[in-house]
Amino acid sequence: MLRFLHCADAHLDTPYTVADLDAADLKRAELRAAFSSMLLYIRQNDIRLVLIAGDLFSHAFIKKETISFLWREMEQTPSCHFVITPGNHDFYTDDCVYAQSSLPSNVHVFTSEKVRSVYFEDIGAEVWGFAHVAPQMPGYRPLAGVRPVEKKPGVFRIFCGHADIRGTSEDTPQITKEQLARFGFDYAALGHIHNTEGVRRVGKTYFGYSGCLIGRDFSETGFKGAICGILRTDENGANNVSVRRLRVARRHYEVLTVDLTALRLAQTLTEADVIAHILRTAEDAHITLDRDTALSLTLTGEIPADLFFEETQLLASLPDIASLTLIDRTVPWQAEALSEDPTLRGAYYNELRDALFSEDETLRQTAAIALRVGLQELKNR
Ligand SMILES: [Mn+2]
Repeated sequence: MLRFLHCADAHLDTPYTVADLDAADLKRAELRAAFSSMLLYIRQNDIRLVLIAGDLFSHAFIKKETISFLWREMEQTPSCHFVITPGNHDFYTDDCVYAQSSLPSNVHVFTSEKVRSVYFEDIGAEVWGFAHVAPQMPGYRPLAGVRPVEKKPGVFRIFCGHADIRGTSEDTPQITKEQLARFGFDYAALGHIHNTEGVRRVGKTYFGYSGCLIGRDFSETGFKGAICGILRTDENGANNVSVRRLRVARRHYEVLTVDLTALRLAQTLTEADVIAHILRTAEDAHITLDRDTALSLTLTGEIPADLFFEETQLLASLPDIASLTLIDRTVPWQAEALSEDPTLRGAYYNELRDALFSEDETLRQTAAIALRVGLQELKNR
């Protein structure tokens, strides 16, 4: 039995493009903390093999202290082998961080773009992998034309690599499910795709992307982390794998779009109705709203012209979440009646009317917001 952990795309020291430098520092600290949590889990759960399938960091941004932190964490976990297959952001060259570091003895970095294997006798596992040697390797197929050697009984055969199996990322080395099955891998640990679809199976091979360690922005939603697995050999000598997800960070990003049109039948639409509808939609979409959620909320649909949402106000009305980014794409409905309104409201509406029905979506949305803010103002007088 072998307990292993598979992770990828940690992207330590990501240069966050947030205007607030303290916020960027905080997010970088969160990344590092996630890595530390993972290592703590590894030490406490008898994990003997860690597969790091690339993009552990980016050469362009990694800090010296983060590099020493990495090797120190691994060195302090001596019962475990760490295997690293460099990706497009931490690609291997003669003067890269990996080549320049004195690696702890339990760390193995793949250095060639050719598929090679390393055998760990103490855990009965052979790990096959390759390295990115450039940020882009278009058309490269690391497993094509490589003849699999015969499998040794009682040895787990594992693949680790930063590669594209979906045929959607042209500059990334391509592998196929059929190649993995042909090689007889028991498990294939893949990296590069940040939003994982979980572990799947082809023939006797289990394969999957672990996804990134922690979400960094709204393009990386949901709970992120690593994959924990157990490899076993049954009484017939066949190997099998069981896996589960491991979450190592609190923060998670969520994106939710809520169409409010359905609410228009309500006689008087209040903010409470809108909040209830948002919560219902989140639940239907299986999105967790808790105090660690950074939520991007897009409101769409037609709503009364004088109903107006403000980010801070909405955040206060929602259950306790970490932050809210509101994108208001709603448009006023039944506003046309305002054109006949003899008061200032009508005059204001007619002023905005062309923009409200413009072909230009941005202009239309801006006008909708202007109408709503204006009507709100006039109501308060
Ligand atoms: Mn990548």
